[in-house]
Amino acid sequence: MTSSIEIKVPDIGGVADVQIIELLIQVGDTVTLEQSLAVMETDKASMDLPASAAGVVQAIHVKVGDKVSEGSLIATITAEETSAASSVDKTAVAVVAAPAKPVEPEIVAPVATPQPVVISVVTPASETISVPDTPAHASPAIRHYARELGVDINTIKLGTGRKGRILKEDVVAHIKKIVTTTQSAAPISQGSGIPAIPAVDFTKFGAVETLPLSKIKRLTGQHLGRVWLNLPMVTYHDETDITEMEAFRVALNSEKGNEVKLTGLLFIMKALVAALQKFPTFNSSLSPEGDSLILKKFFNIGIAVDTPNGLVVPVIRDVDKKGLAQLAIELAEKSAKARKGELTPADMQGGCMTISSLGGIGGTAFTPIVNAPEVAILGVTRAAMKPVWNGKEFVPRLLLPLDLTYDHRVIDGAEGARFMAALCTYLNDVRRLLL
Ligand code: CAO
Repeated sequence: MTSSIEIKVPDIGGVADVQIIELLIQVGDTVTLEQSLAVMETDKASMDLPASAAGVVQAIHVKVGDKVSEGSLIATITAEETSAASSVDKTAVAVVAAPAKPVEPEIVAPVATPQPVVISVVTPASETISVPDTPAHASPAIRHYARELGVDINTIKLGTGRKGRILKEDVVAHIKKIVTTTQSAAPISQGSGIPAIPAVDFTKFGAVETLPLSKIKRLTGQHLGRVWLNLPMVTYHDETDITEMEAFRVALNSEKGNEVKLTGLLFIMKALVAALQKFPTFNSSLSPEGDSLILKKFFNIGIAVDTPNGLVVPVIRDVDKKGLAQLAIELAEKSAKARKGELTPADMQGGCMTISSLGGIGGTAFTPIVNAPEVAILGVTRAAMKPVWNGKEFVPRLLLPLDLTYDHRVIDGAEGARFMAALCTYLNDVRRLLL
């Protein structure tokens, strides 16, 4: 026979409005005797609600964040009755101060007078049921310890304590494992001491599907992670009037016999090189020791290309020595190769500065991440017609938004702003590229 049992908060020493900080059960879970059902926390202590009965959870009446007091209904479980238990009056079963086998509370210090925390039900002491994938079995002290270290205790499936209980050593071993795995997969900066983001079991919330990341995505992710941790970056935004440049581009594209389509990106590449020539610190890399600048006397521009497998950055070499048509051919070749996954390492090496253009997609601004060891990157988003005041009236002009992210160890704010101003001037009046 089965019986429905209401599990209520027992006498917790007169403390009211205790917050539920963790729910360790779900409807349908089979709970074993002494298994923690929830963790409650006051400003002084964390308290476990260990099950004093075994059974299947039928309903949960609280959620994380709820405040509960003595007598608050926590859950309803269906328990198998034995003859001994069947004789117990059902209403008495629901709230009984002293269970047959009281479960001692486990309190996280500091607390003045530990109050016994028991689940207010009496059911027969059941056999230990082996339940796959049950929530972590750990004391509040250990939960507290894990939380402080940023570890989701539920990611430690089994502890080395009695009945798989998670001990302090298990938490430490778990962290060691994460650190070792992370370091071998992505050797970011030694000893950065950054705690891992706790793993979440998303299946608790609904159906999921796991897709392995492409090799490019994994490598790009590691590179970006290293850059993010090593470079203090600043992004500076501006926009430039490209109305004349666009008219010139459209005219060039409509000329007869012009086989190659010219996009605005080619003009931006040329203007960027002119700005790099004017501001040599942008065409540099920091020495590995970080105490000197390596200035480059060549002008190779990396172009971020979106591919089905992720982001790649082929490098167009000697942009200063090539015309727009030649650059258009090379960019088309490299981006086609990129999208087919045929770029060689040599195609992606030797860049001085990278352009990440999202203009074909849209956007008004973003903060690109420097492609280190380069010291700056230029982001481009969609040009748009806007009313611009010319001193007498508003006139429609085509404005191109630009984003410049730079390594602040190498470039200071004023220099960044001057570089951007020069770049804007070149794009605003492309005749200046001839000077
Ligand atoms: N404003 C308005 N329109 C723009 C524009 C801008 N800033 N930039 C491009 N366009 C237009 C082009 O003129 C073209 O228009 P038409 O189809 O009418 O001729 C259209 O958008 C598509 O351009 P495109 O993307 O094919 O060509 P592109 O030379 O501008 O860019 C490439 C080439 C390889 C950079 C681009 O295809 C690409 O892959 N971009 C994504 C880069 C990326 O993912 N960066 C993110 C990195 S950070 O995670």
